[in-house]
Amino acid sequence: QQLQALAAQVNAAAKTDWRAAPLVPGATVSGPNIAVSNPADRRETVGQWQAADSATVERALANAVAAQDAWNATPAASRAAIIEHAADLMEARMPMFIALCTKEAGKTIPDGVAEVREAVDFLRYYGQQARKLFVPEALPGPTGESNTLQLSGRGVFVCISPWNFPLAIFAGQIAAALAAGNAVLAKPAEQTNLIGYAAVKLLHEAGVPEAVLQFLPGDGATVGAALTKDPRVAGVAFTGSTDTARAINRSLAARDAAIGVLIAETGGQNALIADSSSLPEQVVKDAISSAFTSAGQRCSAARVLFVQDDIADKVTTMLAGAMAELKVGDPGLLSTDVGPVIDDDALKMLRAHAERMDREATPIATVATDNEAAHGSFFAPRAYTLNSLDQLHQEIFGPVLHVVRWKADQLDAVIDAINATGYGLTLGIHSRIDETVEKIAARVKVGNCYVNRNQIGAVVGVQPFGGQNLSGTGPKAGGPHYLPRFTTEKTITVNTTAAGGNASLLTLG
Ligand code: UN1
Repeated sequence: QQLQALAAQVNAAAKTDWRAAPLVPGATVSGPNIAVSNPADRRETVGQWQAADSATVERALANAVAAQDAWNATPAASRAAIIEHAADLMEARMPMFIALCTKEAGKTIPDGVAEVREAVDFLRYYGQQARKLFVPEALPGPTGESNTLQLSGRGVFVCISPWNFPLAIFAGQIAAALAAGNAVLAKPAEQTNLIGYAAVKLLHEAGVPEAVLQFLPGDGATVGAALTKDPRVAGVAFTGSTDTARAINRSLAARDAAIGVLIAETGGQNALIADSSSLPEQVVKDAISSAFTSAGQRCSAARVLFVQDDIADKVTTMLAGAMAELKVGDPGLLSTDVGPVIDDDALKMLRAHAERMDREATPIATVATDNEAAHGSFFAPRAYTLNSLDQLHQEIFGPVLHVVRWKADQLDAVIDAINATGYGLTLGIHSRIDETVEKIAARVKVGNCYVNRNQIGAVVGVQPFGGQNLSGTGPKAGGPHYLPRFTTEKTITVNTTAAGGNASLLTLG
């Protein structure tokens, strides 16, 4: 009932005609208005945005450099209070943000709730952490001197975020960078500018100075590449494809001046391993939720179900039965399980993959729907049995689950195959044998391992999220080591003997 009431508020908010444009003090924005269409019905325009041109990007960078020192000198507790105030405002405006997620990103209402929740959690988490992190720490040393370790912001940060978590990851990166004392240039994904704009406006309203947080919608070359190669940028927080992370890394490394820091969260080829001791009903329930929630557009999503052959027939039969119950359609309806995919490029990629799978693999099920022929970017969830993981050459970012069967003596080979993908984000394990769980968890190189449950929906502060190797640089978002990465350390050593004179007054703490 509560969800019904929320859905009514969301659908009322969804009638807004949204706008977005660069938020850069002193810049004149003159670009054309670009229409945003609803992924669930391309005939519907939900808003307009304007891109930042090179002059606007340059102006933003100059503003950020000028604003950096004062923001860094603002007490961490004051920065935290502003960010926590933004969390309160966002929570109070949940229906509007969910409506944006539904209309611009095609998210279902439950996904929209989770998205806003996660964004609010990130704001509060980094705010709270900043209150503790910037307290100067006295370090032990010889008598006659005092040693103090002090953290501060690194400098101007660029935050480049993905369309699949257009509010949570966008706000999370920005909150961490701001809390740490860095001025931020925020570049949203090109598919989700309206959401990014609303989030930045809200942070300004909460008290973040306009030159400290600037909004730069636009293309990767004009905004992203121009910024990451500029030595005035101290660091980049990026979530997106592994290839783009590589390009950013090269660009940061190639600069003549200061080496920039990269915090990247990238792709996955996430597996779920089920052995013959697992409960087939549970395996199917968790596989469906992990593979098809958010139309499979999570980097945490399960892509490959490795199921032991003793239970494989039962699992695939039940999987087909459960998939028949899924409803693909309008994300604004509470009855919808799977909304549209983000855009027609995603649709094209998924259709090409399905065509290849129809030829090279054994179809288990395709969810029946009329929507694939309708006016939105709809792609019905599908499942296939593969002969081996080698048939999957790349991450498939959408609602496709691949099933691979294994025999009792092949568990090590399964683990080796997963590690050989080079990705290491999430892993699901379904087994009721402790030794098996321990062995798999110890050997598979991933960031987030989930046992006998689904493998999506990492909660801020509870399951810090992020992977290894091709899946990212770490540290994990929503974990205790993330915020320190946005900071730089300074030690101050003071001679406290009489010879040190008044300098001893410098000792902190
Ligand atoms: C992503 O898909 O980019 O575990 C991150 C989850 C989210 C994080 C996913 N909290 O589903």
